[in-house]
Amino acid sequence: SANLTPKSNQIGYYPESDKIAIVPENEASKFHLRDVETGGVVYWGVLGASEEYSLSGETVKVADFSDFETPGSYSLWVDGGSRSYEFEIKNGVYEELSKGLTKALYYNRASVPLLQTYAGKWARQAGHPDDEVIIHPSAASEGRPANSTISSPGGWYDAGDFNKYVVPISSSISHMLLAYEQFPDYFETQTLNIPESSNTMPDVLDEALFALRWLLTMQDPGDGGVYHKLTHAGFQGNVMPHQATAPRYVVQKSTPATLDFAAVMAQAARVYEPMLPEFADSALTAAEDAWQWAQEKPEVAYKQGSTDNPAPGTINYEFDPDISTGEYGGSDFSDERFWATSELYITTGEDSYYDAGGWSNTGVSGWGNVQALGLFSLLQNRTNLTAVAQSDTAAMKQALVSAFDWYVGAGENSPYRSPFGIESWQFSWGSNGGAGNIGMSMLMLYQTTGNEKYYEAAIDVMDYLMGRNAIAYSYVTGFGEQSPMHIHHRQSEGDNVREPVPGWVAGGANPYNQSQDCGESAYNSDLPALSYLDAYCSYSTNEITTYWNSPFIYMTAALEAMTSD
Ligand code: G3I
Ligand code: 9MR
Repeated sequence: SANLTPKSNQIGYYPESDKIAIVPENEASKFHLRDVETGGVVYWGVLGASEEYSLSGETVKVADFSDFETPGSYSLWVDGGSRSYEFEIKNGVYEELSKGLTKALYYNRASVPLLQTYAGKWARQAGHPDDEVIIHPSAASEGRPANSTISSPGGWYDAGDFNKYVVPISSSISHMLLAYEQFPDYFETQTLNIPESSNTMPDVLDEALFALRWLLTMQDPGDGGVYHKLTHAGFQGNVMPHQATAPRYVVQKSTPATLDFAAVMAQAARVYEPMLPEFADSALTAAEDAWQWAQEKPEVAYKQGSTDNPAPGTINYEFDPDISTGEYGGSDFSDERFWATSELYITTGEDSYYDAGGWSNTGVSGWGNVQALGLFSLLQNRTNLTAVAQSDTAAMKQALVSAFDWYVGAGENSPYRSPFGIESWQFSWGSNGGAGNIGMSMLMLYQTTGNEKYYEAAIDVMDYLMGRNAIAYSYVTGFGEQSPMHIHHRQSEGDNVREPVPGWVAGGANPYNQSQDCGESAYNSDLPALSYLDAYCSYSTNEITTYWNSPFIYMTAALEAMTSD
């Protein structure tokens, strides 16, 4: 059922941004803020009118204290004694969160031990050396026959599982590189306490580089194609990484993996060029080779099936062993193609890449829809483009405006006053990642139009994530008074530490998979906004992934960098 606590952002608010909390099921007409230390009342306000929110079955009222700007620690009270979780009003409100969201990726590093100096109580042994990865029969090539082995160490585990997938990690890395491209100064001083912190490169680039170096090994040097994933044949049990010792495979090369790889490698080439010119050169060559492969093979999907249950469209499924881990499939690769051509074009300045791309309507991005990532990069680099794309920048901006103005307008009129959580279709697997991807677009629009409504819409997305939601959870482990304790993350479950690894964004409310994971009766509700369960079994609402963190890495850095002290 819905949580009756007044729902505030549990981290806090910037002094000069909008400040909204949502008060459910209450007869009161007024609210007040109390200073946590003194207990004194510092602000009185009038609640808005009752509004029905069908996605949680609640009747809610808005508490708006935007005009209260005094820094401090507070909680919000309504008559009858119920209070919100504590929050702060201050500049730098997302500074620690921003670090935590990136540091989380460090804890998912494969093939290296996490030392106590960096990992504290979450120190652990190295898992998955990945120095003898088997070429799955689906991946065999002339130079690399089936069952021969390659070395492919490092990178991040995708999520709560131990597998490493090219498609989603490309987006994760890209979000971080975009944040750095836009706000390099912000990252000059951000330090994460990772093994590379003492070098001269910003930590966010060190962390991304750990994944990029792995990603380079996923390319077949024989032809430039990129393996779709590196994986155990099936999901492993609830053990620590070093205990999951089943064989590892790289599987079939695919068009989406190869195009996403080309895109992020081309982006990396320009971002790392000043610091690591040799790496930048290899990244660009790798991107160009990948693009060539995809030109020749534009429609190779990865369709996972098994001998007993072949994937639709596969004939004679005969590969051994069957692979049953994350699919990251799809069949329309025009968005991956556009992203790859955009990044190659920006980095090389060659018009032929731009001409090979082309975008249509843009939606909310995610692992399976990367079109907006191409637009983000083109707009970010708009002053350096050649004439052919320069003349399209107004249309690029307009594509984002037409896709995202609906979220702004409908969000302002929705009971929770947020561009996320307006309609039931926004709630599916990884819904919080969807919220973050909306927020990224809002901040790109704010930067390219200067219209503050986009900035405030991004703040509303952050508020949703950090507790202004029907279940009153801060969805980030270790941040906020009520946050997930039992994420579907094998290390966090298997490590004998009470607290989960910090800084992870849980998947979020999703009504569609209850019967498959914990069972419907384990959930409190099947209403979309309430379909979340803080239990290990709930992989469809409480798993974590690198690509649900990364939009918020982008957002928190952008907000911190743009919100003046
Ligand atoms: O977009 C549709 C929506 O229009 C529809 O209303 C809704 C209800 O059917 O479904 C939505 O699609 C869902 C999609 O996620 C949304 O992104 C699919 O049903 C759902 O099956 C799909 O789930 C994916 C899940 O793997 C299962 O394949 C998630 O996107 C994806 O993030 C997740 O990824 C897993 C990896 O496979 C393995 N590693 C962990 C990772 C996170 O759980
Ligand atoms: O742990 C797996 C998780 O990472 C995936 O996102 C999820 C969906 O593909 O599957 C989980 O593994 C479950 C498997 O699908 C079915 N048996 C139970 C596994 C969870 O412990």
